[in-house]
Formats: sequence, structure tokens, C-alpha cells
Amino acid sequence: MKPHCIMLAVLLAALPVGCSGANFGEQASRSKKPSTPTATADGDPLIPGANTVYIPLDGSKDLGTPAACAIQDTTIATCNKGVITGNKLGTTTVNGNTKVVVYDPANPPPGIDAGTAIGTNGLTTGETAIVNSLPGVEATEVGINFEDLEDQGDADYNDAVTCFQGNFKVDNTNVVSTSNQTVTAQIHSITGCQDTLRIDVTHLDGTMEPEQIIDAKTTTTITLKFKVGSKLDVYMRTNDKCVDPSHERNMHQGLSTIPDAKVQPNLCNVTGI
Ligand SMILES: [Ca+2]
Ligand SMILES: [Ca+2]
Repeated sequence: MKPHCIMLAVLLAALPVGCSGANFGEQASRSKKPSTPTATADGDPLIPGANTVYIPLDGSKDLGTPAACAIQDTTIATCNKGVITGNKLGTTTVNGNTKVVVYDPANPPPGIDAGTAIGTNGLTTGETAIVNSLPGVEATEVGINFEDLEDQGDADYNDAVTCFQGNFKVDNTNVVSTSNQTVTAQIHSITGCQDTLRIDVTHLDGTMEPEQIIDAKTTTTITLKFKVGSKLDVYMRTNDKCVDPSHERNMHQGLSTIPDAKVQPNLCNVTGI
């Protein structure tokens, strides 16, 4: 029901006599405040707010089905692969109370600075430039596989494994996030040793997420929070029954001739013994 019809219904109930809907509707329309904000094609007002995110219309990119959009904060929506269908300007409810508003970039809504507007893939133009500058291969899944015995041991590389899905670039042993995202990493361990992982996420400005030190045998999942350009570092120690526990390995040793770890784009390998 349109707003003026709701008003009509309320007022009709309060009036002692009936009225012509058409005539009364005109009267209600005339009394409407002129400060009504610009409306989208589907009639929802474009009012910047805590629970609204804005994405400029871009007919050339898949921005994600609305259900696939993840709200990272009040200004960024990340939509993985899909389409806000038909390049339709409008508003979609996401996560219950958060709206994604698709707007015409030539006519940004009030309060939205087109210069810092969120672009395709939910990134600002500055973030897009960062992503484009990153070396390596794009990965939607990353596996970081440690071998806990020294000198490559039995080389099964399944002793302490961290696997996660998301948007990343992998350049040799470097793993860098290409979106603002929170991912759930799976932890695997097939070994007779007791391996401990230390996991750091460092953002571009040098700040870090709280370091996580976990027992690979008993931990099944952890949460990792990334911004565009955040770098992941994973280290591993094992217990004294296997190898000197003072010897900490790190994922970047994967380039050595006897690597302690393998960093694998688009592969989560937890096979073997
Ligand atoms: Ca092994
Ligand atoms: Ca093993």
C-alpha cells in the first residue's frame, strides 16, 4: 500500500463521515512535505544511513546476487560473483535490515561522494587500484600446508594445514586479500606430532588483527579478518617428541629447496597419512 493510502485509511477510520477516496487522496497528496528525498526506481528513498550501503550501477560487471552480498561495515558491501539483476536501480534487503542501494553513478544519491563511491566488486576506486597492483595469481581458495618433520620429513605436507576460501592473490608464498572480507579457515592436521600454528593478518597501514596461536590437532576452524591488501603470515612449531620446538617454520620457506610449507592457490590438500 502506498504511503498516502495508509494515511487515507488511518484518517478514514477517524472521520465521522465517509469521503471520496480519489478526492481525499488528492488532498493528502497536496499536504505532502516537499522535502521528500529522491526516490529510486522502485520507490525506496535514498537516505544514507547506518544500515544502507551504496553500489553504483555497472552494467559490465557481476556484482553478486543480493543474497550473496556480505555487509562488511556501513559503507562496503562485498558481492561475490553474480548479478544485481538486470542493472536495475533500486533497493534490496540484505541480512534482514541492511539495504544495498544500486544507484546511477552519474547521479549519486544525496550524501554520497561519487569520488569515493564504491565501485565494482564492492571496492572503492582506491582499493581497486591496490588490487590491480598486486602481483600473483587470483585465488578463491588457498591452502597452506606444513610438513612438521625437518628436512622435508615424509613430505606429506598435511601435518598442519590452513585452508580458506575468499578473494586473494597468491604470489609465490605471499597471500594478500583482494577484498574486505571475513573468512572461516579450516584447520587440518594428520600427524603424530603436536603442531601449533601462529597466524598473523597485517593490514596495509601496518596494523594487525590479534595474533592467533592454535593447536592444529584440536582446532577445526578460525576466523580471519582481511581488508584489501591485508597480508597473511602463518608459522608452525611442533612438539619436542618430533622436532626441536624452538624451531619455528614459516610459510615463506616454501621457496627453499627443502620447503617446510607449501602455499597453494586454489587447492586445499589434506590427503595422505
Ligand atoms: Ca609429514
Ligand atoms: Ca602427515
